[in-house]
Amino acid sequence: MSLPQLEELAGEIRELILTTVAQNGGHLAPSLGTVELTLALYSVFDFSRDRLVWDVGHQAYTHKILTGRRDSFHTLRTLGGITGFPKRSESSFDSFGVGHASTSISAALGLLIAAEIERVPRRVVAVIGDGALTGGEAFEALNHAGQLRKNLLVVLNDNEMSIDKNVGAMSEYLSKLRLKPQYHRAKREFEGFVRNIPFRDISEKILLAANSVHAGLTAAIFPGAIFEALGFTYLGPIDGHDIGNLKDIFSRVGVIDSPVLIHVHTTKGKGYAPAETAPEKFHGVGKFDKDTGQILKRPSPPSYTEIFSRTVIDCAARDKRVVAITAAMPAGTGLKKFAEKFPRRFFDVGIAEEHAITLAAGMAAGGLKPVAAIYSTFVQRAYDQILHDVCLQNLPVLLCLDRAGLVGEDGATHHGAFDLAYLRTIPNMNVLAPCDENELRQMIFAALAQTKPAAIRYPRGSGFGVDIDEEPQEIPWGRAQVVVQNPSADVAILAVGTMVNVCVEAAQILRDKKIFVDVVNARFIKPFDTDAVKKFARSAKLLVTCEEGTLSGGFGSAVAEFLSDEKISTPLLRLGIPDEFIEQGTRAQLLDMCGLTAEKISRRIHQRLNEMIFGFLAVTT
Ligand SMILES: Cc1ncc(C[n+]2csc(CCOP(=O)(O)OP(=O)(O)O)c2C)c(N)n1
Repeated sequence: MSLPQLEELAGEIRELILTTVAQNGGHLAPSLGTVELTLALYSVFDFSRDRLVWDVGHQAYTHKILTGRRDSFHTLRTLGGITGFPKRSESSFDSFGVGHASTSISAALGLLIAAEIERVPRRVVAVIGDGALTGGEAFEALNHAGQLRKNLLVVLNDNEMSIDKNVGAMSEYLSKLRLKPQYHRAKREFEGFVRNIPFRDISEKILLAANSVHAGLTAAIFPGAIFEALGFTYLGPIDGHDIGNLKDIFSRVGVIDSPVLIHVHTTKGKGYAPAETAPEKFHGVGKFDKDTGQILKRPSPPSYTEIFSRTVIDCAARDKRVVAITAAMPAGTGLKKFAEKFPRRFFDVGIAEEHAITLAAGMAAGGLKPVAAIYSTFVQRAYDQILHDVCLQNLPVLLCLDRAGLVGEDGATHHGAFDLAYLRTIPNMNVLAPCDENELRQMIFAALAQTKPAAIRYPRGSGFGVDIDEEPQEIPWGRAQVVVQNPSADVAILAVGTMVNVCVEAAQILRDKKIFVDVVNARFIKPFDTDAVKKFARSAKLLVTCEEGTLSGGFGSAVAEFLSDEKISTPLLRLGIPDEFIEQGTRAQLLDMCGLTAEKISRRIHQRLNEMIFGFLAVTT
């Protein structure tokens, strides 16, 4: 396509992205910022042969539209539709599945090595944001790629933003590069001048001498010295919305036989004024009115995140040892207000969950009470830090795991399905799940009063609108709470967190069928209330566990292990998320798919009772 055609196409794509995201929600601002960059990449490379790896993948909507998904784009992030992130099973152009940050350079290097070993001639391009570049894995990959000197192309898409304003020394370095284009001229002019010296051996000696000058001096004169020191040829910064210029640079890098990093400067939310002015609001957004930029939100009770936010501020006001840590999600985790109130006790470490946890462990070792607020899915990265740095030393770090369970439209990469399973296996760890937002507040107070590692996991979205205690009632450590009790109950459900109220409803449905059920709010997954389990295992004919977490190794597994160890033979029915990756959809659709609605839970219990009585699977209506 000619340049004017490409520019026209950019406009059409932008409109399609805007219309679709206004309806379905999604990652608007990141994807609006990469329209021209993607078109330029596709104009120069042949990605049916070459490979393109996106970091996080939330900026890849143009890539999806260009690679056969224009007609299905309206199904973005819906059940059975196309996903919000590149996914290998969705298109051969999605060369690597993403969702979690900072993986692109590692994956691209792997693809390049595979192509070389397989003798397939292929260029590999990684596109990484300045936010994703704050993640340790990105540095590990740069370090390795620089040493291997592979012909890898890394495009650094610098829009000065992570979800919120980007943080860290690297981010400050990038802004210096953006602000000082004279450095670039200086470098080009110096090299040109030396190369023009008529005596070749002298000019080469000068260049060699210049190259061996101390790195500090190089850094002062040459831009991108950090990347150059890592073995990359640095080019940039380049206007990431100038398709012609981008094409020109991308076409030239083919001749450079070493890793190249092209620093591209883009505007997050480009072309849509509300997103350009408030890129953090439109980073990942729900439905909104395209004409006004007004986000369409039904009035709802405060979210769990809001109650977390209020509570951690209250705790910090009472105890000056309380400090808060986020890994690049101050707004998402609700810590923004904490940062305003206690700027010296707030730490945004960038997309660096591993560092966040060890930092917290260090703070706890130094006498502080760190609260690390991280989404359940992202803390998966920091498993070893939780195990080795926090739990092995039994340090009082409080993990507040937001977005636990099924998150909805972001899909498989973002569900917080595994935390109960992987945390409960770590010695010294305490794992809690509140049944409502007030219990979350109580649990935060209770956990901060302890001197042990603890994790509280709570879901995305609104609470129930329950009254919030100013002075939280005490939560007895390790004790469950009976919420429904029937003197003649046949069934006892041990429910975890979000499932408590659903199970109370299921018990009501069963009661109408003359099946009486006790419901227990487990509160603690570890240490769980073994006395309560024993008691209900004795009184009930059927014990049921119900959790919004993977069945594989979760709370139900813990209860099964306990019953087996105690030689208790009460039948156990375990309800939860099956042992598979759950795709995207609304939270309600996904809970229904996993059988975690009151209706389906009551049906499963009824069915199991029938099996127990009649010895075969009776169909219940
Ligand atoms: C490991 C991990 N932690 C946190 C996130 C949440 N997250 C998604 S995008 C993003 C910011 C990425 O910033 P950048 O790479 O600069 O891309 P931009 O959105 O600015 O285009 C964050 C923190 C994530 N996806 N993965």
